[in-house]
Amino acid sequence: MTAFVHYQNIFTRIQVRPPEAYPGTHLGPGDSNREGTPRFHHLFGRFGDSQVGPIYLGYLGVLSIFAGSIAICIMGLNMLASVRWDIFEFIRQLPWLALEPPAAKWGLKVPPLREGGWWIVAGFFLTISILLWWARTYRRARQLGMGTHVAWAFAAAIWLYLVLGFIRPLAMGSWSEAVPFGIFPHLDWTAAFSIRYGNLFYNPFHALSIVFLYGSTLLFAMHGATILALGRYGGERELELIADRGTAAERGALFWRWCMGFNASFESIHRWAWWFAVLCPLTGGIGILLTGTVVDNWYLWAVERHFAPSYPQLWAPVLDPALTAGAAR
Ligand code: 07D
Ligand code: 07D
Repeated sequence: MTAFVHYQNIFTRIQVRPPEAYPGTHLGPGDSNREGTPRFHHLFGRFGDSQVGPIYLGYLGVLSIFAGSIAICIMGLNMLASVRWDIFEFIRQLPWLALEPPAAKWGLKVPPLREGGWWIVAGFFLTISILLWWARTYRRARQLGMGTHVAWAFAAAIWLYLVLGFIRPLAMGSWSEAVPFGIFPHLDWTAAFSIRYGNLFYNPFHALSIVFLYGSTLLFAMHGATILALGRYGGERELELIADRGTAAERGALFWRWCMGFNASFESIHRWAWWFAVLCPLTGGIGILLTGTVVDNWYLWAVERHFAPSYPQLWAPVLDPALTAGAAR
C-alpha cells in the first residue's frame, strides 16, 4: 500500500502558531497605530497564517475606504432607484442592475445627475479610492524596507482600469464610451464593444493580453505544483534555497530539465510570474486605447494585413428577406 501512497501535499496541514501574537516591526515617525488585537483562528491557519491582525489603516487606508464606500453607496442607491426603491427587487435583480455612463449626446460635458452625472461622481470616488490604495501599497512596502513590486503590479491593473473608464473616453471625446457599473451590464459592454469595433479577437494586443492571462495561470500552476511537490525537502523555504541551493532546489531544477530541457531558477520563476501578470493588463490597456482612436474595425484591419480572410465575393444578387412576398404574409 505504501508504495502507492506517495507524498502528496495539497492542503495546508501545519498550523503555524507562535506562543504569542506578533504585532509587527517597529513603526517609524509619522506612521499611525495598528488597529485591532491580534487573534489566532484555526480556519485562517488552514489557508494561510493563523494570526489575524493587527491591521495598519493609516490615513491613506481610511480615506481610501471612505472614498470607496461613497462610490459603492452611489452605485447601490442608483440601482435601488432603478427598481423604484423596492429592496426585494433590488436583491433579485442585482446582477442585472447598472449605473450607466452619460449618453453620447453629452460628449465630455457633465450631465444632470440622473442622466449620467451619478456615473461620473461614482467613478471619481472609485478612482480616488483605488489611487489611495495604490499609495498605501507603496508606502507600506517602503516602510518595511521591501521592494515596491506589488505596487507596480497593481499599477498595471490600474492602467487598464483608467484606459477603460477615463483615458479612452477622453480620447474619444465622450463619457458614453466608458464601462457601466454593474455585474452583467459590464459584460454586455465588453461584448458590444467587441462587435462595434469589428471583433476584438483581431486586435493583436487583445491576443497578447490573453497570452499573458493564460500564461499566468500556467506558470502559477507549474510553480505552485513544484513547490508543493518539494515540500518534503523544505521547498517552500524558497528564499533560503535561492541563496543556498539545497536538495529541494536541485530536484525541482532537475525535474523540469528532464521534462522540458530547461528550468527556471528558484529566483527567476518569480520574475516570470511578475512579468506575465503585469503584461496582461499592460498590453490589454494598449489594445483598448487603440480601439476607435487608431483602428475602427479590427476585422477589416486584419483583412488588410492578410491574416483574416475577407468575406467571399457574392456574385448572385442578394435578396432582402424583408422585401420578399413571404415577409408580407
Ligand atoms: C478573485 C480578487 C477579488 C475581487 C473580486 C471582485 C466588485 C464589483 C460592484 C456590482 C479576479 C470584486 C467586485 C467590488 C462589485 C458593483 C457595482 C479577482 C479576484 C471578487 N471587472 N469581468 C467579474 C470588475 C472589467 C469581465 C467579476 C472590476 C472590464 C468578464 C467581478 C473591474 C472587462 C468577467 C468583476 C472590472 C471585464 C468579469 C469577478 C474594474 C475586461 C467574468 C472578477 C474596476 C477586463 C466575471 C459576472 C474577479 C464575472 C467578471 C469586477 C472590469 C470583463 C464582478 C472591479 C470592463 C468577461 N468582473 N471586467 O474574480 O463573473 O477578478 O462577471 O475595472 O466572467 Mg469584470
Ligand atoms: C479589470 C483591471 C482593473 C481592475 C482593477 C481592480 C476593485 C475591487 C474589491 C473591495 C482584468 C480594482 C478593484 C475596485 C475592490 C473589493 C472586494 C484586469 C482589470 C484596477 N477575452 N475583452 C480582455 C479573453 C472576448 C473584451 C483581457 C478571453 C470577446 C474587452 C483578457 C476570451 C469579447 C476587453 C481577455 C476573450 C471580448 C477584453 C483582460 C475568449 C467579448 C478589455 C485582462 C477565450 C465578447 C480587456 C484588450 C485583464 C482588454 C479584455 C481575455 C474574448 C471583449 C486577456 C480569454 C471577443 C472589451 N479579454 N473578449 O487583466 O484589455 O483583466 O482587452 O473568448 O477591455 Mg476579452
